[in-house]
Amino acid sequence: MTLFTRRRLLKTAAVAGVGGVGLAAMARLGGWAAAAPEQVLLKTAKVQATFMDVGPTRDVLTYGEAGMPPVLRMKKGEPFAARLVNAIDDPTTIHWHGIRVPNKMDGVPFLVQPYVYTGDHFDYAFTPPDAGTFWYHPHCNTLEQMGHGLTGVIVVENPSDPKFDAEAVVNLRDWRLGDDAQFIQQFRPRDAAKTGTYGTVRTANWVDQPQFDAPSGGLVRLRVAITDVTRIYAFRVEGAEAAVIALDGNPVPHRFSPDALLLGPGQRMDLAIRMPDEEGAIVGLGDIRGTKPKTLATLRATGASLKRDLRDLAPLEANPVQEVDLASARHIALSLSATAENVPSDSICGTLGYSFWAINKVPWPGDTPDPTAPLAELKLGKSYVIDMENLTPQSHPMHLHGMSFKVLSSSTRQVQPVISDTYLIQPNEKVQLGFVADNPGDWLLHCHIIEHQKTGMTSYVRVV
Ligand SMILES: [Cu+2]
Repeated sequence: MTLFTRRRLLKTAAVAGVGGVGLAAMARLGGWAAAAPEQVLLKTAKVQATFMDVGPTRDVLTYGEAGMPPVLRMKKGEPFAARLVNAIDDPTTIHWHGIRVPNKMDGVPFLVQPYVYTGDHFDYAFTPPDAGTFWYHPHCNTLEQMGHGLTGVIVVENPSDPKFDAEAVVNLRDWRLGDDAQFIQQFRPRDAAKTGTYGTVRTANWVDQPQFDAPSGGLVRLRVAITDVTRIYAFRVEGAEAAVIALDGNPVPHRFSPDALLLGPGQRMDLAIRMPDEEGAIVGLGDIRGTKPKTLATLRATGASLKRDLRDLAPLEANPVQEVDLASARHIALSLSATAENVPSDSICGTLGYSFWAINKVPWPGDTPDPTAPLAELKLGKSYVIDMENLTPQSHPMHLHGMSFKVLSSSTRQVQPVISDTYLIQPNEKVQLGFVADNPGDWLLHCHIIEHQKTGMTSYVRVV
């Protein structure tokens, strides 16, 4: 049955492939690439990598020749271009998580672009309007492709950022491997219906506990991205003074110490860490969630102390996100719930064959050419508030594509008015997220626990 579906849909490959090239050509004619930035090549590959002592893991996916997908560096307000070349035996796309790109560049198959089939390519070109820490991943057969490695970090630099003495980028993710270091089934239905299926081997930058050197007494910018498909983290820094300076790419209004800060899949934090004065001192970034606390990465102080002070660090420049007008904002009710309804899905883009979750009681049927109607149709330039309610006993990192929202209020806690693209909603929480619908197109809104996304917790809004 699955095979039949796959083969039938693959017949459309030729047509869709031509569409992809056509779109790229149109992009060039349309002048998006007028400034002609050098195109970054992102070629998917199946490689081996070593995560366990017993030996290398086969069937690992990456962009490039080997190792972790590259950290992509872009500049705020400057054109970026990348060619995705698909060299794996599975259709794929790239989504630029958190970057406010034109809809055609958003990487969601069927909704905004055709699949990129084996041997085909797609040219992405956009100008990131915001500085900060972002990431990229496929939006097709997502659980399998992300689970096997296709998750990379993006740094959008801002020349006016305060000066740090060192910077490190940490890509946090797990791998679901058996005792022989080979991949085991990516999910279990009974877990997908709860918190999601956890990996068995935890890594940062594809290794266990990487260590970075940084000047003693210096200020370090630690950019951390959770690119895992399931795991929620509770962060703590040991051995140094640390402050969260940005969340999900945007500066926080008030800096705070990351004391058990909960962040979910898809989220990022930028930490400013003041290294200890003594050479050789170790600073640890840890996850204290659950029963087994884990040191994720460490920093080692080197050289004579620079004697810097965290309080001297200038604020990060705010990103140019439009201010929501609460007086005129229309409210959109959004409830997250479990469902027993089993919607048969016909999709090659990674349907898991189950429906466990729903948005406003509608389980998403999969990334099919005929998706359900948009959750809401929004008028370009108008303000909206999503009144989101979590009726489930699990937490959900809810991600909106294409636009950034401001966290306005929560029924269960004090919240800072942070600008973000992903909100980790807690059980029984109601939250208000305000935004200006300033980016035309169809924009997904989904849980970033990929099993939840793929078993119903997905919808989209249309901005016209
Ligand atoms: Cu979820």
